[in-house]
Amino acid sequence: MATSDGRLTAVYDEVVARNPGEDEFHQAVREVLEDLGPVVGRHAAADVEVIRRLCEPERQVLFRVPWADDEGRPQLNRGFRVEFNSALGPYKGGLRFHPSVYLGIVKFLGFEQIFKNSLTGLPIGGAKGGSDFDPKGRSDAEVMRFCQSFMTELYRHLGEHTDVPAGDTGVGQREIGYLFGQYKRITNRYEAGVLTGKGLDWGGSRVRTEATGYGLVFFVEEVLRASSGSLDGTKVVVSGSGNVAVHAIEKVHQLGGRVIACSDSAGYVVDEDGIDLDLLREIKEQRRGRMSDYAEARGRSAQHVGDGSIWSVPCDVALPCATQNELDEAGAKQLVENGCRVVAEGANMPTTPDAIRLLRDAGVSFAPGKAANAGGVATSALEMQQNATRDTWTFEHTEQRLAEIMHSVHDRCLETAEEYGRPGDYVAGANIAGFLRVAEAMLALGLV
Ligand code: NDP
Ligand code: 2IT
Repeated sequence: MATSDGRLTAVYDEVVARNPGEDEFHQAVREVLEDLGPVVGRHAAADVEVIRRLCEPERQVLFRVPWADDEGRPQLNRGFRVEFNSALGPYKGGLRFHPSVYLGIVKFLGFEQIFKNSLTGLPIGGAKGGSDFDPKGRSDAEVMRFCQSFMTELYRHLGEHTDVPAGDTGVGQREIGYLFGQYKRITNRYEAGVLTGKGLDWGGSRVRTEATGYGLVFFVEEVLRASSGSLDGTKVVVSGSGNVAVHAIEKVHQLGGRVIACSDSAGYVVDEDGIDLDLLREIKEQRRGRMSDYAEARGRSAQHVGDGSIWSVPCDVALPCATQNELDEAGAKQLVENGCRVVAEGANMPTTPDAIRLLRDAGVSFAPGKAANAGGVATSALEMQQNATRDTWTFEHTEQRLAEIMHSVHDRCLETAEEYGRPGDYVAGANIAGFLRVAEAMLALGLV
């Protein structure tokens, strides 16, 4: 591990030994600990015992999820909820439904969530959950039965003051609806604040659907502004074509940039005229179709590439918005060679450590997910505020609050990086600032 502080290396070694085979979790812990060297010994809250405790989840729930498919055949999945840290507020973080989900993925996401939520300045702890259930190709009725079975176990661990899940990969408003319905039925309570990402008629907040992608682009605007630039006229590449990607594309277009490529797990599309958002939405959100369907429907201006890397498409700004470790060293090298100036993570941990190093060394501004994609969970906290006061805010007001939060997350990263001798380093700034707020609270709350 790249730190001269042997005590941090010992904490990392212990994490690896106690959590064997959980590579993504090790990676996420390592990325944070490597930046804490300058803080240990300089700040009272940066106590090595606090750091050690921070790496151990407060509670981990693993459960069986049995359900019946449309043919009446029994199916079996595994459910997870890792309640990582509640020093700043109720556990908060999304649920992911994807066949790749196992404990190591849930722990990496939950660990990152602690620092992200801390950076927002809002009263939310860190958690993550999900299942290895694959919603692809499943009917609405199957998804509903799965969600009902999942919630039949999970409900006992949740509550508006205890643990508040939301969506993530594979979990959108449809799934949140089925989960909320089952929670309401079991508890006989209309406890709107127990889940976020709800529909507007049943306790949801305006802008929550758009928030992660919009917030990401607000963050990029701040990064460009710091070097007197703007998004106007820039060429942007966005990986993925789900919730985060679609709303990032929308905001880039609103601010005068042009997104010329996006992707799914089966390939990417280059569309030099700019991605047609209405068409993309119709295919992805209404038909649950593929990027190849988009290229076919779009005609001559769009080209679908089934094998190859989206990072080979020349651009000024790259926004990885699909999944973890999707931008590796080779991809980063291509981006640098093609003159890319900014990489900002919409997904969680999409850039490998080698790729981050390469980008930093080449002078590319790099914004880590725990800062750049914090707009989603921040707007979830705004949804909780509205639920608590039984109020609903306008789109304009909520978007304004989101923009202010992203602005302050950006400034907090830069100021902290400067203070600890790493000027311009958003990664160090995010890790240190996120860490200090939660560590101070942990110290104040005693050995619990
Ligand atoms: P969605 O399920 O809406 O979309 C995921 C997108 O990523 C799809 O286009 C999917 O393609 C693609 N994808 C998934 N896995 C892979 C893979 N292995 N290789 C290539 N493409 C892949 O999820 P979200 O947009 O909500 O989430 C995307 C990322 O953003 C995740 O890392 C998530 O943790 C993060 N995030 C989400 C937030 C939110 O509010 N939703 C908040 C902050 C971060 P395909 O359809 O082919 O699977
Ligand atoms: O990774 C994330 O920040 C999310 N999936 C959103 C979590 C939330 O509780 O809104």
